[in-house]
Amino acid sequence: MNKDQIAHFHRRGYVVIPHYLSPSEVALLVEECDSLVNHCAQDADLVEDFGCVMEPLNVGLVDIAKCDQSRIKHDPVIYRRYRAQVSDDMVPDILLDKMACLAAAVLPQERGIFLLNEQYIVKPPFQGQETTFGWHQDGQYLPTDFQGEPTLACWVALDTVGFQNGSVVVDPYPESPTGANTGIAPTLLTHLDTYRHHHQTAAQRYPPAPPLLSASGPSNPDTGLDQITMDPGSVLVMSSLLRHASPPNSGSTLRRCWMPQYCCRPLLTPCTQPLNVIYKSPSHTNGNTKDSQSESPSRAGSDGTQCAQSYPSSETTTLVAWAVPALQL
Ligand SMILES: O=C(O)CCC(=O)C(=O)O
Repeated sequence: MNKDQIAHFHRRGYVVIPHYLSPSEVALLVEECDSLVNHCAQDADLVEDFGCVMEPLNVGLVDIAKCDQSRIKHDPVIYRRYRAQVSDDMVPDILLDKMACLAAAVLPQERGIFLLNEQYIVKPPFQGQETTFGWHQDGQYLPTDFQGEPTLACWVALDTVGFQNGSVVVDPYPESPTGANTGIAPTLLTHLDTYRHHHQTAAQRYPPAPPLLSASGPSNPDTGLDQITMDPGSVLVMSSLLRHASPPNSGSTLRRCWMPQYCCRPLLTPCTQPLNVIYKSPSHTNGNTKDSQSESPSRAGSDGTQCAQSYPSSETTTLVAWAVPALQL
């Protein structure tokens, strides 16, 4: 990412990186995506049952040994091993090396870059409103304790995408009336607190969300919305506070994308319903984590409600790692 692209990300909350992945990398991902679609379509409906979202390690293609089910969330070697079984052993390199470099270019750098989750989002053709994604900020799907946590979504086009086939429409951070978000030096934003303050202040300027997107386009063309058009291999990089949505796919072919998400430290959360009884405290009752995850489990993190054994921080708390280390900076 160059200086201008980094500055655009911080000012407007997103940036498009054209042709970031090579045609051969895109071909690997398309092949993998199609195999997931075929697998899931065997006995389920992609739109109704999956909400168009598939997580490669969560759709039953790979059998993860019980002893690895928690370790996979924070051990990159184990993650790579299982991830390679989904289709091709180059994919973990794209995910944990090449894509993670985009995150390293803009997220504050504390301890490295961590993978939060990854999803294929596929909209079948000729769809009505059911393949619309309403206005949202990705951060709202994190557990309450982490909603201010900087995370990054890298939305990779696997097809040529535009409004007609259901590409993303972004609502850029409103410009500050005093020009406060134009002149900020990106080097300052490498610190967690400064980054958080800057992005939160920018997102607080949003007026109420525009109406839901329909196939006919935004109701008011002067809204300043950016209807993203991209070629395969291009990446839309979005802050967790960027408001965005997507219209239905009214085209005649699949609209496929792949979206890994990253964060800049491992996110550990008290586990409300650990499957593993070893570390479960009898006195540990409830929190709000489950609630925020169960509203939309596939968006919240790969398997927020399936808290397997992790490592205990104390006698009374079970922790679950939310992220696997990608790049060490
Ligand atoms: O892929 C899409 O159409 C929208 C995806 C999206 O907004 C999201 O996953 O946050």
